[in-house]
Amino acid sequence: MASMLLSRQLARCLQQNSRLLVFGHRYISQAAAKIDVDFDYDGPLMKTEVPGPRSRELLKQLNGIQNVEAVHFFCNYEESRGNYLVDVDGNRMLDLYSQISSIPIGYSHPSLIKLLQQPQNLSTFINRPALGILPPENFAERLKESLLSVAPKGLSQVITMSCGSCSNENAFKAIFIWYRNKERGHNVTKEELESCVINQPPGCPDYAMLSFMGSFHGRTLGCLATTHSKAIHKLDIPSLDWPIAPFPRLKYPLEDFVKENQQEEARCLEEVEDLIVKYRKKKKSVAGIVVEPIQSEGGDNHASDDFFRKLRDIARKHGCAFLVDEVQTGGGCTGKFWAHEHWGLDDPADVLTFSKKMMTGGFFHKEEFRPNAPYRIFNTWLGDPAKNLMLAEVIKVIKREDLLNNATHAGKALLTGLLDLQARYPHLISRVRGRGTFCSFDTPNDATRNKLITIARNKGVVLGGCGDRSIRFRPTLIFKDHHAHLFLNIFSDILANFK
Ligand code: PSZ
Repeated sequence: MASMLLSRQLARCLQQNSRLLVFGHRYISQAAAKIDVDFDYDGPLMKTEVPGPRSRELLKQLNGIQNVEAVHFFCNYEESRGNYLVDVDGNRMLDLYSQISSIPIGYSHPSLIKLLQQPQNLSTFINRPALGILPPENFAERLKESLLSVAPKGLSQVITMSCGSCSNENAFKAIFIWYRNKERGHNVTKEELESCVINQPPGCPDYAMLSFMGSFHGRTLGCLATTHSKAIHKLDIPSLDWPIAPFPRLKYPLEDFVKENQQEEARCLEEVEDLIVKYRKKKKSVAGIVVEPIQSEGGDNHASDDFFRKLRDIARKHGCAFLVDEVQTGGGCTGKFWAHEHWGLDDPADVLTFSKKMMTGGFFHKEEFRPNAPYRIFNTWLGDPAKNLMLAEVIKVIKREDLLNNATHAGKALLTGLLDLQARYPHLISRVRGRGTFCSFDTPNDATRNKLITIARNKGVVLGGCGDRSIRFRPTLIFKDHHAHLFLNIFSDILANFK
């Protein structure tokens, strides 16, 4: 009954929205009429400006305890459902940013609520184990039904961690250990054991990870040495002299700049090889290359599948591990479970890190990257079995509701609409790009970008920025064509009235 009511409300809302169309563009497609997520709200509902009075009050309160300058507004998660985030002032917004890309199947998904209500799952939520030493009986089984059921090709091993930074940090360590064992063999000397404790070689070898300009791999000290997105992430923190290669800066539309973009990618790949050679000459070995399939925080920078295939070849040629950071791209939003699956690699990645939509952090790796002794890759929790339990359910929902194909489909609706807006407002929107729902566009500058985000929020749409002038879309996997059309209608009005 409730679902019928919601469906009727949604149908009404869609009708209203199609009447709102100013330019005669009918964004509402046939697919929009099929409503299968009955826990989702039927559209944004705004009561105050955002942040509203209650949010502002709470901001004051929290400000007494910590710096709140990054806080946008306070949320009511009990009321948030599906694609909609509700704030403490009762504003309901279509959330296209989903907690920095980390809500896989929408807020308060009924399947997850049901899972948590089952008495047999209670213990998993109450008793958090130190997994590396005292795992629960069903741990291997749980990993099989959750993470291993979506393991990328060739990566049979998995270690869970708590967040994305922690995953990259430990993946780097696994790579360094692998590299050292390859160079030296397994016979560790007394000198190595003594020198490593005081941060000196040979125990602490001068190894490096090669990363790309514009990348983001986390904020912990090791990861931060491979993060080059914004100064605010790095200022005042000591770092390591590790090589940084340029990442291609592609020109759009891609079909008009085929040759230029190929040359740009070749230039970057050449630089990668030069850096590996140069660093080896100064006795600093590049043990691994770390790369995001789409540079996210750095501005949604894409490169071609061919670029990544060639990069993989370079890593192999020089004996470097190839680490793909899928913390933001992983989990299905690009239309494949892992974004790097689009590349069609012959030889898989060596290591792949994940977090965000995967509910738990961690990394998959090839068998040769298994630590050769206990306590080498280790910490107290090593993730959380409660998250594996939820991930198993999320994966079931993704399969049952065909959400990878949905991401492709809804992403197409979004991208097509954005291209149309770009054609109509070229002074405001450029470089429209995307894979699945992982879409973005550029605005003329930082000020315009921020203004557009604020206006959209007050009209009931939460968007995120990235890079110095881009707006990115990171909706949940239950973002459907009709949500794309709803957004496009609202945004089309915003652009028409933008001053
Ligand atoms: O400002 C921040 O700290 C943000 S805003 C978005 C992120 C971090 N993303 C996290 C992230 C990522 O996108 C990639 C590709 N790799 C690693 C990380 C780090 O993950 P967390 O934040 O879980 O440590």
